[in-house]
Amino acid sequence: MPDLSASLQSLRAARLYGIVDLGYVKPENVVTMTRALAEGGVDILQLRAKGATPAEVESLARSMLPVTRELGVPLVINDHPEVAAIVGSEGVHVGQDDDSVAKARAIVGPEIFVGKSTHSLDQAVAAQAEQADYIGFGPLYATGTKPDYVPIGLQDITRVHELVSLPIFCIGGVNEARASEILQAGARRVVVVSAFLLASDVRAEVKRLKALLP
Ligand code: 3NM
Repeated sequence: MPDLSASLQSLRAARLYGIVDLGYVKPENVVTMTRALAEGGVDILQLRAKGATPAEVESLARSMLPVTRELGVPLVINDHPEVAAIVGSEGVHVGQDDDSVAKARAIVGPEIFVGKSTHSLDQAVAAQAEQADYIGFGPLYATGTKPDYVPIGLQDITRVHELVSLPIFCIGGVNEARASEILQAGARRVVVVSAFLLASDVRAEVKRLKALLP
């Protein structure tokens, strides 16, 4: 059973959010990738398995949890609050087209935090009003991981931190080469997907990016 106050503390302290995305990782490599990301130093990890059935997501989440628990990294389930509730992950994440925060929270119960994707200042403010526990904000750059989304650039990052007091994770095309301009634009927390999952040495890539974050 996750403990919400401990998870929220981890969330506030978190700077680097990794995602095990089944678009890049074969199911049989999920546990190995989970360990590499967590040992490399991600502060939070999400399971994102677009198109998988709830039973498949549940099975993958159950295989990740012993590793994330051992390494003290909160696990977030994308899109499937009912799976988050069943496996007892620390968090669940919903998109703009998914369940509302309230509906997700009603499914997961009081001990699991709820994050929401936002793609504009208006959506970020609305997610705070909806009482999300954190938001994603992006995509900053065009990205093959979410190809249908128009990049929002870096110009609203400072403003979103003025308007929204939740932890804000900037996402979309984040990599080591772009880290300094993203941080200079006001980001404090970032999500990295393909730059980690496609790296030849995942642990080393995570460590390098983490070392750049304040
Ligand atoms: N959500 P990469 S961008 C999963 O803007 C996701 O909400 C986004 O992957 C959003 O690090 C994105 O490979 C993809 O660009 C991030």
